[in-house]
Amino acid sequence: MTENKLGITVTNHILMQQQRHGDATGVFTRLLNELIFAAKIISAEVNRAGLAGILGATGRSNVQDEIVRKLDEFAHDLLIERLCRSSHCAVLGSEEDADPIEIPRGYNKGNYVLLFDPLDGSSNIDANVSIGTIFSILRKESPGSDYQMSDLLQPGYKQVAAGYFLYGSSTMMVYTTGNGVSGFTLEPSVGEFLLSHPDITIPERGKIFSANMGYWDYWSQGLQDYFRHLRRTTPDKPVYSCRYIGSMVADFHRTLLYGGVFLYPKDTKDPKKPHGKLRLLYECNPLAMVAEQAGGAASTGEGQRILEIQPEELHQRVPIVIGSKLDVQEAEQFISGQRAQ
Ligand code: AHM
Ligand code: MG
Repeated sequence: MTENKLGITVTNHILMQQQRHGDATGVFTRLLNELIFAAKIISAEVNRAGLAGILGATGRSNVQDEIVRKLDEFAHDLLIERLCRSSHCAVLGSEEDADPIEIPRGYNKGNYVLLFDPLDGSSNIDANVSIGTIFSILRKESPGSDYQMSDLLQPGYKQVAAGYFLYGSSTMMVYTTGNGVSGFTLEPSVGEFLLSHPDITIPERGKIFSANMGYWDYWSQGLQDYFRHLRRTTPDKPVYSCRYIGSMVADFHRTLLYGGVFLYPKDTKDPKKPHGKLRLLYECNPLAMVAEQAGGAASTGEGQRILEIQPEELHQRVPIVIGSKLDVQEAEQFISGQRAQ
């Protein structure tokens, strides 16, 4: 008899994963459940976003006379409120906040460090394009109950779990605890994430690339050569298609399922951002862990594995090439100048 995987909720799945660790206390499971609950609320708000104007909720106040916040602020505040109250975290970090978020006095502290991008791709909200919440979970390493900056600035290979919630045509959760990647789809009628994508594996090579081609003139010769290569049929590969949503979480999700490569490389467009736009701790590390756990790769394009970068600051930006293993390798060869057109 084949196992009916459609009946497995994300909570069942997390508990099954935890049973593999004899020393598990259940705290990690409760932390993930807290995140999942927050994501369900964010998902409901995202779905209502288009109705806001009709229902009178986009002015300065809604029908209950509460101040209405932008969706990304809403997601940020909600995650902080729930995670601070959970008593499982030592400190939080959000892409929307310049500083570490301390657990307020009066709340219990825990041993996990949670970093998140509350609503990635939020500039797409008004166009009803997929957006998402990205998370990275680390263990607090310093002794004592107070956190140190070093607890937040840990290299990505130390993540104990990472993943994202994608608010798209349906709401999905994709996560890894270092033992493969699983995907769940929210069944709105029962409010549960059900296992829909067990053991996600990224194809070794794809035929889609994803990058903001508008920045062409600001890219290196090696990078331009790489894209010229992708735009031609060669004996070992077809011409690649270009897909760019502009929400990393959505572009990554497609890359994970279909294969190919997503790039946000260095460019010379903005001297204040010499390393590209994407944040190591909030976007690149968690998605790099998912990519590697699915059999893919993630690097800076210059020979460094994303997960091995020692972070120096909370909002550090890094160039990223992420996706199918052979595609990432090929991009690196062109970017480093080992191959040219
Ligand atoms: P955000 O976290 O403020 O939404 O910004 C990050 C987003 C990514 O999701 C996406 O890949 C990138 O910005 C798009 O940037 P660009 O418009 O430069 O292509
Ligand atoms: Mg983002």
